[in-house]
Amino acid sequence: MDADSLWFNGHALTMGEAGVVRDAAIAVRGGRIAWVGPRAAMPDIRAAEEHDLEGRWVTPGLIDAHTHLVFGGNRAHEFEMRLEGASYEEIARAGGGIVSTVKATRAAGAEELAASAARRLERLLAEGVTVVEVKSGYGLDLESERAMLRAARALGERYPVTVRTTCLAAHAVAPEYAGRADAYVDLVCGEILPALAAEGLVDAVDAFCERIAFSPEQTARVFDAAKALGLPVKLHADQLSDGGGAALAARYGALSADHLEHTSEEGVRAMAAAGTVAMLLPGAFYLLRETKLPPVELFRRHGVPMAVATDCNPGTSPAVSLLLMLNMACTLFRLTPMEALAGVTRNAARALGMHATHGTLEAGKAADFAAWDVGHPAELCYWLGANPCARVVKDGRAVA
Ligand code: DI6
Ligand code: FE
Repeated sequence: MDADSLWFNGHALTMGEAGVVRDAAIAVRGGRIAWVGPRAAMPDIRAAEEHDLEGRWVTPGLIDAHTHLVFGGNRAHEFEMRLEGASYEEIARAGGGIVSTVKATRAAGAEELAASAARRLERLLAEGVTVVEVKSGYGLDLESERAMLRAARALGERYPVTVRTTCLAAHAVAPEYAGRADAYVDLVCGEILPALAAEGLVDAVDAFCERIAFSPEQTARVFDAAKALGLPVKLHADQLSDGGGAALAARYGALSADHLEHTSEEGVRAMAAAGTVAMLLPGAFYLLRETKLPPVELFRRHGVPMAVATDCNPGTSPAVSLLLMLNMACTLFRLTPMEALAGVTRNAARALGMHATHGTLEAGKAADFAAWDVGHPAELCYWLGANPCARVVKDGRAVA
């Protein structure tokens, strides 16, 4: 077989059925994995280039499947207020929170938005991230939501990363609609979503279902609008209270339900039946100093796939390290290192509806992988503040 490149002398953590392949070889052709397996069993492959992995571990490229990477300003002052005793909900009700970032995002020019998001993205890419989901939701009017999604898509043109965009216009009630949440939901369903979908800027639709944001009824209206446009949905669910968000997401066949600290067993069962991924966000749990843990044991028992992401956002998770989230998923949520690693590869791909093409090292999938200077894969979850990423391959091309 002819190949564009051959990567050899590494140990592959495939995250697929092959599990761990020691002394592996990976052949790449046309941006995809043409063959992967033990080097000793490799068929006759003539590759244009050969790369020695020098005994490193190789994983699928990491996938950060829940971020709000594009935003203006930051909220360090609210972090200080919380340390002095104010709660996230109190700050939001007093006009801070998401709405304060909306003001900063609208005020930022396109260039400034792109530049600050690019700096954050570069930190993720340095850690072997090859796919990132980016949400809107700090614009809250058509023009500003469009600017956010365009900024996100532009990152994918400029950097070696696949960007998936999610419209989160139902993140908070726009300041112009204060006290008129239903009228704002009308705007989202009747104008913002259809226009942005028609422009091809939307891969999925998300909403924030919470006491301080949208009710289950309002969320259902947003989901109905998404379904009418043929777009898949996901949901910020049960983060601060049990509002039945997980079950609601499952009812709409959501790709993922995210946060889930307060989700009940009934919600978990509904997710299992619908195949909805549980997206765990330990950065937000940590920064808000939450104590209620997501029901990890129930996800295991009912076979709900768990993903892990940064939730990179200025309010509750100013996280630009997916490796740190792996550590927190293990330490705070008690995931095993292998569960956490599945959470940023195979299950993260599922949470984006990309599992047919991404998330494992298997023939036919995208040739996205990272090589790591570690003696064992658990080290990827173990070090705090270290970055053992040595090489990154994106769509078959060596990019780091
Ligand atoms: N993700 C979100 O979208 C909200 N919380 C979370 O974890 C709010 C983000 C923000 O405060 O800006
Ligand atoms: Fe979020």
